[in-house]
Amino acid sequence: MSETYFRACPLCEAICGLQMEVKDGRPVAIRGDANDPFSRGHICPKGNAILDLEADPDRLRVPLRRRGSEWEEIGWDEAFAEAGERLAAIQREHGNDAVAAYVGNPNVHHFGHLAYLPTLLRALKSRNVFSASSVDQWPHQLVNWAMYGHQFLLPIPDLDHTDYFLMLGANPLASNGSLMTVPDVAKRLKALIQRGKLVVVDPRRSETAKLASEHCPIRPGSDVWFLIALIKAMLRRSAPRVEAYGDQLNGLAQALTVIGAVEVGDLQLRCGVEQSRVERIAEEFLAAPRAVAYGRMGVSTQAHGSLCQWLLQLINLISGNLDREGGSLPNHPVLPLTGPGTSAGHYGRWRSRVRRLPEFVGELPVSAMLEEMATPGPGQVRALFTCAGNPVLSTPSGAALSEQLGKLDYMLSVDIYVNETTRHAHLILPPASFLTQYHYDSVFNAFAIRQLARLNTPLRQRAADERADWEILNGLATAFGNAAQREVKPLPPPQVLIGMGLAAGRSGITLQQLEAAPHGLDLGPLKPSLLSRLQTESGKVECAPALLMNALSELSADAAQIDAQFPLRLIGRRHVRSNNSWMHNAQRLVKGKPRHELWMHPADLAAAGLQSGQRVRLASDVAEIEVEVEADEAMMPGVVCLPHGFGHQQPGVRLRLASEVKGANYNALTDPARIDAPSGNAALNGLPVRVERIV
Ligand SMILES: Nc1nc2c(c(=O)[nH]1)N[C@H]1C(S)=C(S)[C@@H](COP(=O)(O)OP(=O)(O)OC[C@H]3O[C@@H](n4cnc5c(=O)[nH]c(N)nc54)[C@H](O)[C@@H]3O)O[C@H]1N2
Ligand SMILES: Nc1nc2c(c(=O)[nH]1)N[C@H]1C(S)=C(S)[C@@H](COP(=O)(O)OP(=O)(O)OC[C@H]3O[C@@H](n4cnc5c(=O)[nH]c(N)nc54)[C@H](O)[C@@H]3O)O[C@H]1N2
Ligand code: SF4
Ligand SMILES: [Mo]
Repeated sequence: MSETYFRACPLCEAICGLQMEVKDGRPVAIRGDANDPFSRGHICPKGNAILDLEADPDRLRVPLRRRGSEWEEIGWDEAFAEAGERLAAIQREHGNDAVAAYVGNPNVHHFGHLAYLPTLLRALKSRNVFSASSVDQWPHQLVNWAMYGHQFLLPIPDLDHTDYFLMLGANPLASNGSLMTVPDVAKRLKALIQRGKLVVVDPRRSETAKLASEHCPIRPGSDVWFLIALIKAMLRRSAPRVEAYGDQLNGLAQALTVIGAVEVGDLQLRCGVEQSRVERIAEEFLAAPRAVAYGRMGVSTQAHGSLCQWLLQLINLISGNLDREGGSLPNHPVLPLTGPGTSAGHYGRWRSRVRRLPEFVGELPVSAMLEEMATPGPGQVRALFTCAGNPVLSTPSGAALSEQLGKLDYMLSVDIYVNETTRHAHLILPPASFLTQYHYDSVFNAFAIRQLARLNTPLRQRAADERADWEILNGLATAFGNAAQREVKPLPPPQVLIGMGLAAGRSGITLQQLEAAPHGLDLGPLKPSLLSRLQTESGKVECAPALLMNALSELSADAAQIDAQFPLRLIGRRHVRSNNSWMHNAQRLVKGKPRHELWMHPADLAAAGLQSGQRVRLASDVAEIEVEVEADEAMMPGVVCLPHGFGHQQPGVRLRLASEVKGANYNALTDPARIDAPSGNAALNGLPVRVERIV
């Protein structure tokens, strides 16, 4: 007898509804849930690969303790006690900051991680908290905080209702959308193209650029000039259309005066984009009944990420599209992420020890993590706690970081695999399958292009020898609290916390109602709410935040300068069958042709005397790696493209399939010194490199 079970997919921001056929408490088939009002039956290969994750023999289920290069299984109570005591002992001897934490991406996808981590992190009292947010969306959070007063007051493109979508540095056809939860994005973009226009600005003619009405190639890292030129072109055509914002704007004239005074110079030279093209885009953007400008990874993880995100907000604002249907407007979620009792964010309350980089939202940029471990002195990091993160493959100078992890006094990981990072841990605590847990997507419902609510209920109980994510985090916090003699209050189970969250949101929607709606609830399109929810001290939109005005005044004109030693620019890419660094152990995803190659324009390849299929050396000023190269017409000349998340062939990694997957670590090459100055976010894209034949 088989049953049917419905649950939202936790593997990317699209949170598609899945329909699982279940036998003996295990999913045996998965398809898109046609009755999910939001995802309408959409599923991608990763959704199906949940079958592989569930059956993966390499997946850990009980605590593992390392003895040299061997691992032994131990009991949960012993594991918690040991972890608590080791961390407390290191702090007693070397101070609180000697214990660092790194929090990875999957935390955001599991309520039992996200809601329970803060208790443990608060108990640790360390300034050295790092996360994947600073190799990702910090520029967005910084700009939200600076302009709107809350890190999560995030305007989202109203994709279903806009007529003109200017998209920079995003490839939703591969990523399924980011900071814009939109399952089934291809269908929705096609509908938009029928109605209006999608313009994609990207150094590569990506899958999304191929679908788009227009692709505008741009030199990596030069978007800031493009956006300044665009604002100037818009202002030449129209006064700011800001009547609807009344007296709720602070500093707009000041910001526009300074931006207007920036000399963009020869745009073609700087960005590879003709001035006439920017003029036409300005014209079209202003003429469109409803328009939106949006930028993602490609413009966040680059040298001017924060300036780009600020300029994008201003473009939506001065064209009258901010907080407007069909433009850019925040979701008002049922489980609140903003408002009373939530963390609006803060900046610069402390600085990193070595480079003096400012804290943001209680964390330091992960680009500072390696040097905090490697530089001796008081406050040096000697122990690391990782939770659902793989910084060796995901953060700057990951290969050097790997070496450093091997030298730590103690490392504790909450993770489901022995991988490139956790192989260095002394203790790994694996959470039970997400299918055993209650889950509410507090983040991605809040970033969705429609108003939604959905509770995910367990498919089965966890086994007696397993522990849920929230039980592990509670267990660690309690054990550490006991060992360090700090007061720690473990939190109640997820269904209780979710219920409390719903009550705080005052939507009137209850846990029982959600439990009775297994496909989730669609509560309608986005409605303007930003202006009434501003959390700035002034109560107004801060159009000219000092941090960004300063960054603008320091913007130097070096964008087009080419270093003869490293003449090419490296950018990343994603594929529908990838998930950052950790799903290459799923048979369904790794089958078929390899996807790790370095892509290069045929003319660049010929100029270097290389041929497709050859193995080449790819070097930055930090390190070099070896990869296979492929000619690709879709690349902008001078730009090469490599996906991140590869490089699994490392000793001690226990990933049977992934270890067979070829490909090298992009982040061996990335430089912790290359950051977006205002936020501290890593500039992973636009990295100067050279490609050489291996002789
Ligand atoms: N060069 C380059 N680097 C990049 C990027 C890029 O585009 N280019 N992208 C960046 C971005 S956007 C991000 S978000 C980061 C991601 O950076 P990370 O979050 O550090 O890396 P992931 O690959 O997501 O690793 C997830 C880890 O969580 C574990 N895991 C998976 N599911 C669970 C679970 O349910 N519970 C627990 N406890 N563990 C689990 C996996 O085994 C793995 O160790 O990478 C960044 N790095
Ligand atoms: N299948 C799959 N889906 C994923 C992930 C995954 O690994 N695999 N990761 C998830 C995560 S953690 C995230 S954060 C999201 C990210 O989702 P997206 O933001 O859509 O990220 P990418 O697909 O990396 O697309 C970034 C685009 O920016 C372009 N780009 C690079 N440099 C520049 C530049 O300087 N300027 C401009 N204009 N463009 C540039 C690249 O060519 C690329 O097409 O995806 C999520 N979804
Ligand atoms: S697009 Fe794929 S990975 Fe993302 S939520 Fe949907 S099924 Fe899961
Ligand atoms: Mo990400």
